[in-house]
Amino acid sequence: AKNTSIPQTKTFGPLGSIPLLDRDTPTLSLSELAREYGPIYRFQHMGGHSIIIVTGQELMKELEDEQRFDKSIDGSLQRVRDFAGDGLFTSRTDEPNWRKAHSILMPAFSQQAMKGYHDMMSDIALQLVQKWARLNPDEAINVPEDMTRLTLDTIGLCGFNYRFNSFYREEANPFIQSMVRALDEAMHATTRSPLQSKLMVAKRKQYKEDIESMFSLVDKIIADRQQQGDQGETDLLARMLGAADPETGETLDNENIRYQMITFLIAGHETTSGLLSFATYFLLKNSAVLEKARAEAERVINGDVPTYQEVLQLSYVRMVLNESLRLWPTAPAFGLYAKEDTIIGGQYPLAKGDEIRVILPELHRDKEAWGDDVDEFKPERFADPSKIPAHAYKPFGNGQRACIGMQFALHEAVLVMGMILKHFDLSFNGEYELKIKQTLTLKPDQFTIRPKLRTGHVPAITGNGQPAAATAEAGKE
Ligand code: HEM
Ligand code: LEH
Repeated sequence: AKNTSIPQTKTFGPLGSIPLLDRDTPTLSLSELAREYGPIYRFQHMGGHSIIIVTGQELMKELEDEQRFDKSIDGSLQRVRDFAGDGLFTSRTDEPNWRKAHSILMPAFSQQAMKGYHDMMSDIALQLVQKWARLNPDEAINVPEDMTRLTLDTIGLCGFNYRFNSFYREEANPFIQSMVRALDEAMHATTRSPLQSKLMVAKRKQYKEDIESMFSLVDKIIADRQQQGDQGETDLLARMLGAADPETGETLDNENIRYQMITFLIAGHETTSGLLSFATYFLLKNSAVLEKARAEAERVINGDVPTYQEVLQLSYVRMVLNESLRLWPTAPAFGLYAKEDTIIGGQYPLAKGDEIRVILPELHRDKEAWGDDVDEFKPERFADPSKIPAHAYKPFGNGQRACIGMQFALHEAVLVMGMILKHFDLSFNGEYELKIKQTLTLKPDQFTIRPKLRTGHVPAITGNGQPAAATAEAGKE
């Protein structure tokens, strides 16, 4: 095989190719560059480093080989590691705590485990639909804001039996303000030179304070729980404190539990809310899809709140979410490094240690995989699982380092989307042109809607834990 050099972006002296990026949406800039340079190109970072950008399915197929490639914690994740430490998301595969935490936590995120979280998820989903049901006709909803209230409160309750009560507050909780600022700093820091960073004294001070405040809140939750002892909690924290790794017999230490909790809060807060927001946007843009999804929700959900089984039956709603993650994958990139010298695509040599970034919005628009209508929103692409082009669809990452929270995110998202469809007519609040905001993850910016209750009554769960409508039916018998 002949060796070809990888196409390279143009450079600007010591700044490398950084000036080609919009610093507020770096992943979108890397997507655009792929349209110019093709499915693989070298992006020149500052200080002589470079990263190889991959956006095509043929190359992705090779990157799936875990003998040759492994997850990289370089770049933005190295910064996130300042507060997520050796938690699952920011640990290297060869760190002992990755395998240990992976073994201990896998069962807590299995499809089976979702049965245990279902009622807690329903509790929070009801808070969202009840808020929407009580709006006056002229009131609008900021979709990403309410979806973030929902996903944060859900992970708080399922994770640590803690209620953020975000639907009762206008401002985000101080912990979350710190977390969002720290994430924003983690993203922006990767496009600054070391000297620039040094000069930003105020930012560095704020960053340090934010990290300390996150640690102190989470450490307190852990200490309180340890003091109170086992009260039969079934949340993630109880599992982390109690369960031992089958291989080593050890449990996770308190510092690592802190990092896992921060990781779950980041993950639960950021990505699932973006998914629900984009899906709402796409439903409003595609009325035939909306009607089909609504019909399914009405057919499948008997009460006000779907049961665990009914969530599994909402297969078209799930397809809508899958297609939404194709066009706007809310965790838009992941990093790998070459474990040895190798060649990819039959012609491009890589050296051991070379850094790779897979840019998902472009990979998910590979025409060879999806056809010429890639830019259209068509949930039907996901109707037959055997026809999904797996190498061109990686919204939850790849292989052993793929997202542990996938079932959790999808169960929560299908549940709330089903409820919204059943209970509301949706319309845009005036003109809206899609604008993407990046805070590491992607969300539709400034997206507001007007939900209108269509079922005539405010959805509720009655005293015995049953959805209101189901109880009324049972009462008749
Ligand atoms: C990893 C996406 C929700 C926990 C990942 C990765 C992606 C991803 C792409 C791989 C990252 C990489 O290779 O660097 C998403 C999306 C979500 C979502 C799109 C929602 C729609 C969640 C939730 C949780 C979670 C709700 C937990 C409550 C994790 C963890 C990892 C991870 C712990 C690291 C797994 C490991 O390496 O062992 N996620 N995620 N995610 N995700 Fe998620
Ligand atoms: O591409 C980005 N940064 C580059 C450097 C830049 C100069 C090109 C890099 O090398 O890091 C910025 C975008 C990074 C996207 C990371 C998205 C992951 C966020 C997921 C958080 C939520 N989560 C966690 C687990 N499950 C979900």
